[in-house]
This record gives sequence, C-alpha cells and structure tokens, in this order.
Amino acid sequence: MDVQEAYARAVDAILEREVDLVIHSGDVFDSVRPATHVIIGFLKQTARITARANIPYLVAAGNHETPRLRTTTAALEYSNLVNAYSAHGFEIDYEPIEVGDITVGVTLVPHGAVANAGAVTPERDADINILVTHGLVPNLEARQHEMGEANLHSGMLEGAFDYIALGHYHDFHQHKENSFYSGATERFSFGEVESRPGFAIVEFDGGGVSVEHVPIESRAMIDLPKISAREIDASELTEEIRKRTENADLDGAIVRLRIYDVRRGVASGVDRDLLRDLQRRCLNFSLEIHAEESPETTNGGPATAVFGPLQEEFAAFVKERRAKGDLEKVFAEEFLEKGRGYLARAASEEPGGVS
Ligand SMILES: [Mn+2]
Repeated sequence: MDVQEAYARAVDAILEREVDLVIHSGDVFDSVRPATHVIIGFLKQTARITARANIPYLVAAGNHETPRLRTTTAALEYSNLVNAYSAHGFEIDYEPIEVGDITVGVTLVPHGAVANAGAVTPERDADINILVTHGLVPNLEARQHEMGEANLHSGMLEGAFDYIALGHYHDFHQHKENSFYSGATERFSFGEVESRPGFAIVEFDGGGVSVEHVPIESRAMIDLPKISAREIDASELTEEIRKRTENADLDGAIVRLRIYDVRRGVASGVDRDLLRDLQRRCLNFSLEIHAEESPETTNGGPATAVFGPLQEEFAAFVKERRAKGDLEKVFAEEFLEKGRGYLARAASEEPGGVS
C-alpha cells in the first residue's frame, strides 16, 4: 500500500460527489522538499479534479510545506502546473471563482501569513465568501502537537464569512457554526486511533450552510500484543519483539507495540537493526516502553518513553559531547530533554506524504 493512496481515494470520492469547487486547507506535503514521487502523485491526482473534471482547486499552505526563508521555493508552487491555485507565501491572498452565475470569493491565509494577518474581512463583490487557513483555533485541545504550528488568533476568525475552512488538526471538527476542520485523509500515528479520515462536503443554500463529513477507507492500524518484560534482558526483549512482528503484515501500517515492566537499561539494548527494519516497513512504528507493570497502572496516560534508533543516537551524541567536556551539565540535560521531545513529536508526524 502506498502512502499516497489516501489522497487518491479522497479524489475518487470527491469526483463522485460532483462538487463545484475543491479547497485544500494545507499540509499537502509533509516537507518543503518532498520526494519527487510524492510531488508527481499529488499532481496526477489533483489533475483529475482540475484538468480533467475542470473543477477549480485552491490550496493554502500549511506549516509543513512553508519554507522558513522567504527566498526558498515551495514545492506547492508545482500545483499551478495543473491549474490548481496555491497560496504558499507570506501574504493573504484572494481569488474569486465563478461558479455558474455566482461568484465565490476565496480568501486564503497560508501558514506564512497567519502571524501577521490582522482581522480578515470578506469581499463585498462576492456572493459567497470563504476563508481558508491553517493552524490551531483558540481553546482546541490538540492531541497531536506539531513543530512549527501556528495559533490562529480569534480576530482573524471573526469576519463575516459564509464558511471558514480550517486545516492542521487531523480530526473532522466543528469550531463554530460556520467553521470546520475537514480532518486529514489519513491517520499518521497511534495518537489518531480514534480519528476517521475523510473530507468535508459543504453546501450553500439560500444563506445557510450545511457540512457533512465523508469518511474514506484508511490505512491499517495494528496494536500488537503487549509484552511484559519483567526478568528479561535486552537480547530476550529483542527476541520477544521479533516474535511479535515477524508474522504480522506490517508493511505500510501504523503499528504500536507496548512493553511493560521494563527495567532500567534494558530498552536501550534492543537490537537496532530490528527496530530500523520495523520503522522502514511500517508507516509509523511506535515502540512504547513503560516502567510500570501493566496498562492499568498508567491510567492510559502518555508513554514514559517512546524510543527509536534516532532518539538513542541523539542520547549517545549528547553523552559523548558531555564526556568530552563540550557541554555543561545543566545545558546537556536540558538539551537532551528538549531534543527527545522534538524527536518524539517529529517521529509521530514524519512519514505522511499527503495530508
Ligand atoms: Mn499542519
């Protein structure tokens, strides 16, 4: 299964619904420089909407695909080649779209423009006004925080738009009467086990608006039988992990393996090649290490550690620099703690091609 199939399935479903306009509210790509096959996959699927079905398609860039430097070209600019309209810079953009005899005014506030966007107001000349932006709305308890995400200030969301299309949060979620997160077309980690991937169909009818979430088929999510690691050492734990994973169909899946009652020092000795191979095969392989004896004692709280080869490598790097005297103790500890947090967060969002 390919990581881009979710987007293709969404396009299938969108074309079935005979829509007049398609809006993508950001994070088309997971990075500023996505792999070539990811760009081509996006262009091919998007062209089915734009070039072949002749449906207008507009997108406001998200945090993942927005360059940090204004001089860097965003891959999203390729979308113009297939007649999609993308706002991926640092300014608010406005694009009027003619649908039959009405004008739909689409105001796009890409991630790069969010910080400096004051109040945003609808265009008087348009019959229907839509605002598209990307970030977290106030008071949203996000389960999945990401690096570089922006908070959307309420002033920007108070304009009299007929509809506000929000991106960033992966669940379908209503913010206010006329503002929704459409949700992602795919789940990216176990934190999203409850999410139902899909998109939103928005209908305007005589001043009113109705919004429907359309779920699409999603990638396999596998929770492997948990391991109790009392009395076992690192090589025995490696064997247990191997046993749990060798006959499971993990390719391209989102997989979690929880290990309880792990003694100090055992987890770091698990075979790295095995973990690397699992991370390569799975879209996301989450190995949760718990010092507690059982899931019950953790009260469903966050894992005490989510570790992978990269985090081990980082810890080893800090330790080595510390030993050489390059880093002061307090700084090294803080550096290690912050770095681990970033890596854990990055690992949970890393692989998603099209979201
Ligand atoms: Mn985002």
